[in-house]
Amino acid sequence: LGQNGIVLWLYGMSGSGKSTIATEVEKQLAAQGRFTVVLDGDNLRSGLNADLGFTNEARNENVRRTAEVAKLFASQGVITLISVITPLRRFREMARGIVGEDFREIYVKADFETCARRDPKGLYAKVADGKVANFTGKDSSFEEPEEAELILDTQKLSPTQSATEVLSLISGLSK
Ligand code: GGZ
Repeated sequence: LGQNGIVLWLYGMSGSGKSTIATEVEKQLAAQGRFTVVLDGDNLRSGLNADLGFTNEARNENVRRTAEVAKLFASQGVITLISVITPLRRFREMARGIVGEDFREIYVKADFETCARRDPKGLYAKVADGKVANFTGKDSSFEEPEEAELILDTQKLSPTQSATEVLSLISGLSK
């Protein structure tokens, strides 16, 4: 800790609430005068990772690049919030290996039916119409964690409650 930043790695299915929670944490930290960076899978994929699709090989590269960028920010002392599905255990292990001791793993949990009901971007409707290949939770796997540092069940917790849990992970961090 000390002058180092931290990487708060939020993972879970599309629509589970990762980005909502990351934004809420950012808001609360900003109110405390603390600077954060949010890296979102959807945004990264529009630029840095625009060459990548959704095979497990492409997702592996997506996670690898995201972890390398997160490491760069954390090494400059930035609180770095990541919002990327990171569907396989080996991807999470790789990200932890790249970032090192400043890595905190946070599983944002909601079942497929709940995510499909929320469908904030209309993606699940397209999936139901058979228009999306390799979709996480359908024809592309999502592995539940065996052990997670923090699990946020968004079917039970409000975004504010989840953000409070995330903030507890960095309460020991010096300013
Ligand atoms: C999963 C997909 C897919 C497929 C497009 N499977 O919730 P969103 O919409 O806004 O963000 C999701 C994003 C997933 O990219 P990640 O970089 O987070 O995934 S991974 O860690 O697995 O590399 C989703 C959208 O892209 N999206 N097609 N087939 N999500």
